[in-house]
Amino acid sequence: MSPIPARPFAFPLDPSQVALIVIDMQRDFLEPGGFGASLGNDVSLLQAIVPATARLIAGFRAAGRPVIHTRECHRADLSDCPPAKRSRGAPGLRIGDTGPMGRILIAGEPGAEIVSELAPLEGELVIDKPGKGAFYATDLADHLARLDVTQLVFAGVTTEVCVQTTMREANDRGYECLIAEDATESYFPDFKRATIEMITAQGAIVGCAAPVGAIVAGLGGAAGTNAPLLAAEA
Ligand code: C5J
Repeated sequence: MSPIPARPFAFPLDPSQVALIVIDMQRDFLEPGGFGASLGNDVSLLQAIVPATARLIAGFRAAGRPVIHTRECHRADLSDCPPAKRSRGAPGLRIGDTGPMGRILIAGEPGAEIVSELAPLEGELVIDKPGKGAFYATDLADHLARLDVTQLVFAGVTTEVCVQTTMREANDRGYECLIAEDATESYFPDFKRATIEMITAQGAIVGCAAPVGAIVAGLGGAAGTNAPLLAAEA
């Protein structure tokens, strides 16, 4: 166990007990023409964290620790997309509509894929999730139980929506949670700042926050297991 510099206190990172969850680093959120852009957002903010996220993933892979990827997407017939989710607001394109990267947020479409720089390796777990939280309507909890991990590091987008929701779900399930603060981003920089403050406030009420460099250094030399993980569709 190697405590790493973190907020609000050093995080007791245990290289034999930790897994990484990378949330929704999909073309639909990071590239022009996708879901994020259809809501009027500047996607370049999210693209900026790709190099740091790649370093974090590389650190987990080098340490032989599990890397889990999630994708927010829906079935082609939209049977898992509540009308309230699809109809809310006035986006340029709604979930299921056809855009330049195929149908918005639909499993199997180009836009729903993870950006090529962060593509899952063969055998890494990929969780397709219809909600903002990765535990909702997926088998993530079962996979984590099988992996026998107690600590989860979170990265991905967006900080205040799917990352925060999933981190809160994990916290309620008893995991020690850590957010990689330079490997997560929001379309709204103030929301990212506020989310990390909320997470770490009150003695880390949801979890701690640390930079990628500290997390990767803390994993250094870990002789962890690299249990093969089957790609899973939720
Ligand atoms: C959003 C997400 N922001 N992955 N999804 O709708 O955070």
